[in-house]
Amino acid sequence: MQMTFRWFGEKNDSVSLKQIKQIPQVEGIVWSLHNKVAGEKWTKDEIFNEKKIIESYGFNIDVVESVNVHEDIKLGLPSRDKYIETYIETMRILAEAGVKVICYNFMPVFDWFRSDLAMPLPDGSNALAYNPKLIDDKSCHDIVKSVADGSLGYTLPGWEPERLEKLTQTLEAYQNVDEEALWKNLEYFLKAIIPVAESIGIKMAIHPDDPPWSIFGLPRIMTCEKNLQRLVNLVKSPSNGLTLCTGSLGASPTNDMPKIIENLLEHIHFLHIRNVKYEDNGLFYEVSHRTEDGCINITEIVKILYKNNYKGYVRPDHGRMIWDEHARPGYGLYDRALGIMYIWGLWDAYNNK
Ligand code: DNO
Repeated sequence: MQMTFRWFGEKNDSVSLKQIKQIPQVEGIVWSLHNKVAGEKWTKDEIFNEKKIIESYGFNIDVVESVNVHEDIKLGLPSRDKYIETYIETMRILAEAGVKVICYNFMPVFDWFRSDLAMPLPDGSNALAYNPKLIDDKSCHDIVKSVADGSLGYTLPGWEPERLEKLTQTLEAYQNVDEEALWKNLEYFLKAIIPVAESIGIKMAIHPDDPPWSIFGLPRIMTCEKNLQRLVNLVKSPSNGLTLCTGSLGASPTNDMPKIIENLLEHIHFLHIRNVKYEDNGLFYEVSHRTEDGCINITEIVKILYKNNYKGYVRPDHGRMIWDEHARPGYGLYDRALGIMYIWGLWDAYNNK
């Protein structure tokens, strides 16, 4: 496996490349142009500038997370062709810069969603959490507004505050898009981009929905093994693959993560490893990467990677906020660095048997 670390760029991240360099055996930085809104073209200058910064620390830029998909593509509107064209232009420049994997998602309106960005844990740390009661009681307008008005200090992922103004309109547009319609729109997108991806050596890797169920009545389809299998069958190509996120899918007790990973491994180009703890009432929160601390068998997952000599990209995912760190929720330095050492610890133990 090739270990990577997500970084939000010099302007948007409290963690530095210098610090990341000191975590053992990290080869690549998972990056993006975070100032770009979905549908906007990434220019050659911007891409090569970021490449220069990252490579100057000896990291590769093989994985981009993400190039976001414009809402019109997910809605299947006539304007989608224009946005698909732009998407392809960006893919081409990324390939030219040496990028190998592009992570993206197909979640309507929202990316990952939580009710709490800093739920206190008994040990004094805090973590992202999802409490269905809090979410059901509020409208998504209220939640988005509290993020957008700056009281939390961060925007929702993939969310530009300006979109709040159009939220009602966007939600209305989805009234005509059920799960099957969303599948059709995804298929249309993939049929346009995958042949290009294949010809330029890019692997597309769709991220599962987080949480893996419908929120605010919006359709969500990247939710379970059956649907991930359906995705890879939509367009059969080594360039049509998955970002497997253990914590996103794993928030649902019905998803058996080691089994899903074992069954789909050949399609997994990029793996996000993290642990979550869920309760009977649908509440879940994020914990350390250690198997015993959560509901996901990380030990077994790394064993599967080791046994199959997995060559894809791996990154630790959301960590708790520990040791009084102030950072982007889920993306501090310390707990993710501990996560990497846990993953390497398991790998090395299997390696030495
Ligand atoms: C959460 C992330 C997601 C992911 C996007 C990919 O921390 O894994 O926000 O980057 O869904 O498009």
